[in-house]
Parts: sequence; C-alpha cells; structure tokens
Amino acid sequence: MTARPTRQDRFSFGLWTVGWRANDPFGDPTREPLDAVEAVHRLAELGAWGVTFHDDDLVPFGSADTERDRRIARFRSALEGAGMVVPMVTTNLFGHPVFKDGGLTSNDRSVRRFALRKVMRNMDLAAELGARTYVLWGGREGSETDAAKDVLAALDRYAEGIDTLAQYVLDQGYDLRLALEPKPNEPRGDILLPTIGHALAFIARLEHGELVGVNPEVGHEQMAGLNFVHGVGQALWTGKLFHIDLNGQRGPRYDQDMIFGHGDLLSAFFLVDLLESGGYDGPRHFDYKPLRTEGIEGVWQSAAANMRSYLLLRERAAAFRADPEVREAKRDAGLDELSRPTLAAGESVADLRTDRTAYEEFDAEAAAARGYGFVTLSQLALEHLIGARG
Ligand SMILES: [Mn+2]
Repeated sequence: MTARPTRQDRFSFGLWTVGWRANDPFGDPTREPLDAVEAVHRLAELGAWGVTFHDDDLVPFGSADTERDRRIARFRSALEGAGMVVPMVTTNLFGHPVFKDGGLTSNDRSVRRFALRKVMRNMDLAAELGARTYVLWGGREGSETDAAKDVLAALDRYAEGIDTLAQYVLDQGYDLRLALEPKPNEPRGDILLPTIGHALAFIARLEHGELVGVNPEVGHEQMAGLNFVHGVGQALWTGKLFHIDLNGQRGPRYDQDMIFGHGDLLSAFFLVDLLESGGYDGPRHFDYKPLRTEGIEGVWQSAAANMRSYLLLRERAAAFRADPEVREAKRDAGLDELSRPTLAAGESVADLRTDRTAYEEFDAEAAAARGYGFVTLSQLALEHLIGARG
C-alpha cells in the first residue's frame, strides 16, 4: 500500500481551505469557524509539512495591534509544537469592500497605496515566519465592463505595484520571492493576467522580474479551457514555477476548487509526472474547498484525500516511466528525437540552407506516411493510471 504522507513530501495547505465555512453566493455557512491552532495540529497529524495563510485568515481585518500580536503568538507556538513550517504567505486584497475595484489596480489611488502597505505589513510577518514565497492573487484586479478599466494604465499600475513590493523585499533583505497567481474570472467578470502565459509575459516587462514568478492553480487554467500541464511546462521552461496550487476542476465553469484528482484525472496524472520529473522542488500546495455538504470530519478526510491522490499518482507516474514497454513506445513516438536539437552542433543557418537532404532531396511524402504511435502511448498511460499494469 502507498506510504502515508511525510514531511519530505512537502505537502502544504492554506488555512482558508480546511477553514472554509462553506458559504457560497447562494447559501450561508454550513460549518463552524475553525481555529488556526486546531488546523495546524490536525494537518500535521495527517502528514502535512506546511500551512499558508492570507493576513486576514490569521488576524481579522481591522484588528487592534494587541489582538494581532496575540493571534500571531498563538499561531507560532502551534507551528513549533506541531513541527510545521510556513512556506508561503499571501495577502487578502479582495474581501473587504474597499477592494471592490481591486487593490494594486483600483481606479482609486488611495486604495492602491493602502493595498501596498497592507501587503508590506504582511511581508514582514512572512519573513519573520521563514516563508520563501509571497503569493499575489489579484482576484479583484479587473472589471465587469471594458468601459470601466483602462487596461494599459491598469497594467502600468500593476507593474508599478509588483516592482514596488519587490523593491521592499530587496530593501529589507528578505529571502522572499513573489509569485503571481493567474485566474481568468471570478470574482471579477474579467481578471487582469488571466492565464499563466499572460503572467509570464507581464513578468518579463518588470524592473525586478528576477524576483517574480508564478503560482499556477489547476482549476484556474482549466476554467479557461486551457491545458494546465502545458502551462506549468512553460512556467518550468522559463524558470518561473515558484509555487503551485493543486486542486480539481471539471472544465470551463465556476471555480470548483475540488480535491486534487477529483476533476480531470488524466491531466492530474500528467501534471504529477511533470512535477516529479521536471525539476520542480517547491511545495505541493493544496488550494481547494472541502465540499459544502461535509461536516468537520469530511474536512479532514478531504485534506487527507488531496495528499493521497498526489502520492498515488506519483506512484502510477513512476511505474509508467519505468515500464520498458512505455520506453519503447516513447522511442517509437519520437520523444527521444524531440530532445535532439534540430540543427547539428556548430551547424550554421548557411549550412542548413545548403543541406540538400533537408529540402531538395527530402521526401515529404515518405515522412508524411509515418505513424507516430501516440495512441499506444496514451493507452499505456491510461492503463498505468488506473492500475491495470504493474
Ligand atoms: Mn481556485
């Protein structure tokens, strides 16, 4: 049987996940508030390694400083007692009505300045707790009508905001990197930096882009009908996969935040295969919502289910890679050949232009007649995934 999760697996959970009271736009909460201290202990017992939080998850918006200090001290002693770390921290720039038109890109300049200060204040706490990643999800950075937002100006303000925060990290000497979390819509009708690709292109324009990467979420790309594995692949390719939010989603619809693996299972399989083989060594962070139908026991079962899904998929992906039949099918499919540069070592453009075998003598009809065998490979993957093979 699969090993239970251990600290080495680096599984982490947001306090807002297990702590979600299951209020939705149509209904009231179905669960009681969950104490952060209880969450830390229960997650540690289940084998998690870390917890993450928005500033307002730990200390309600507007709390007095003494209350803030008291809550942070309680949380810290719970972390120490449970042997849990805080790998990532983030800011709530979406809940309070002041952020109804966004934080870093609100049309109201005073709101933008307040948002920057709110993030900086929580960055101090993040650094104090040893977090290495600071996530920025701009859920309210967007609009419902194109009449309301000057996108060029909003992107200028977004870049200014992120660069200002990066400058703060540098000034303070914090060992923190920023990770932008793309999402196409919800809660805004349209959100700026809607996909991994938009975020990567934005980061390339920043003054302090070297400090900024992405925190892609499974469901957020799948809401846009995109291939999450390809998006994560491109983030890895650019060296920008700083963090990841794992969960489940069934195609383009509202943000479901289901348990990892409970949405597009094939995609989850290939995602785990990519993370495990593609050089990602960051946290495996779950950003999900326990179903509204569940009581507190269902909450803990769902937390365990996320980690178990990941471990099972990791096993299946390893078996897939190790299978000699798969290796042969990959060779037949040309995957080895894809890793070989198209030009030979030292070959110039002029050399390519004079290589008659590349064009004048190339038999396009013969090359077109080739079958790639992708069906065989795809079926082998499916059979490993469902446990029909070793
Ligand atoms: Mn989500």
